[in-house]
Amino acid sequence: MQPEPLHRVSLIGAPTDVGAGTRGASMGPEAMRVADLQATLESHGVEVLDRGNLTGPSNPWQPPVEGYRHLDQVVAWNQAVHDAVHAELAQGRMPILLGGDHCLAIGSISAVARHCREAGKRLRVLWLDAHADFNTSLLTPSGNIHGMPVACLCGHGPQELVEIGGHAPALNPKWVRQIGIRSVDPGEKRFVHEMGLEVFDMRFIDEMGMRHTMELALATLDANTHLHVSFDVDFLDPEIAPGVGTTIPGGPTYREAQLCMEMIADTGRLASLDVMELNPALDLRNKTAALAVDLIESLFGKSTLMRAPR
Ligand SMILES: [Mn+2]
Repeated sequence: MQPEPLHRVSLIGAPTDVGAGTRGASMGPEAMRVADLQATLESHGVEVLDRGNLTGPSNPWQPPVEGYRHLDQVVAWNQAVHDAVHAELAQGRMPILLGGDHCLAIGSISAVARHCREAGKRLRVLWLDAHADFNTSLLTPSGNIHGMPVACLCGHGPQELVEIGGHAPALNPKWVRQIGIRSVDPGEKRFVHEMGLEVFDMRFIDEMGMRHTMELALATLDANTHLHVSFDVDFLDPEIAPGVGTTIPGGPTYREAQLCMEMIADTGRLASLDVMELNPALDLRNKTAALAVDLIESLFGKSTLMRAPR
């Protein structure tokens, strides 16, 4: 008899860069497949269905209109992501969203939040990123919506995005922990403080170490908590992960990133995941995609060190 799989995962590709300031993240889902994500997860006893790619409007590459670039296209893609992610959760499966730029976290996390409301679960969101993604049209210089998803999810943004999922705001800022942050615009910084977002920035990680950071970020999870990880690949130091549109030096090293993922795996609470902003046009022989797959393996319990199986 086959053993029961530990996780039932569905891969959902969202090949678009409508929210970004650099083109190329639209090729992210295929690069993750080329880096063997499915077979790698299966080798750890995970059941994997690849649902293929969502479709949506192409990138019109226009300047901002009233503070937003490509708002209509961003709404269409996020609605598609929301529906797809929610459908997987409703079937008891674990969605892995393959981005695509980080604006798509609006669709993904609003679906997770809706599922948690329906299922009576507590929600904890870990936001692994170089950026706080807490801009608004008044604060952002660029109008690129991939800098705004956390603000939108917390109720600050255009109505069409804030209300995806039928409940505004989708998120209470208290449910979010941001890790690895090292690039925040001045106005955005004030707003992050005002909203009481819990941020473990690189200074905190430098001073306290990744282990203590993750102990705090993962504190107070219980058996009824749905843990969502939104992993922007630019979280990682660009020395090891050059294939992203907005590289910021001074990110977590390979070992720090592994420890971060391993400690998430140890909680046993991971229930949904976004892997965002991978940009194959800027990568070197797909090495950033291969690294992302390696880190996802650790999220699913591969331990670099010898540990007795639990
Ligand atoms: Mn981001």
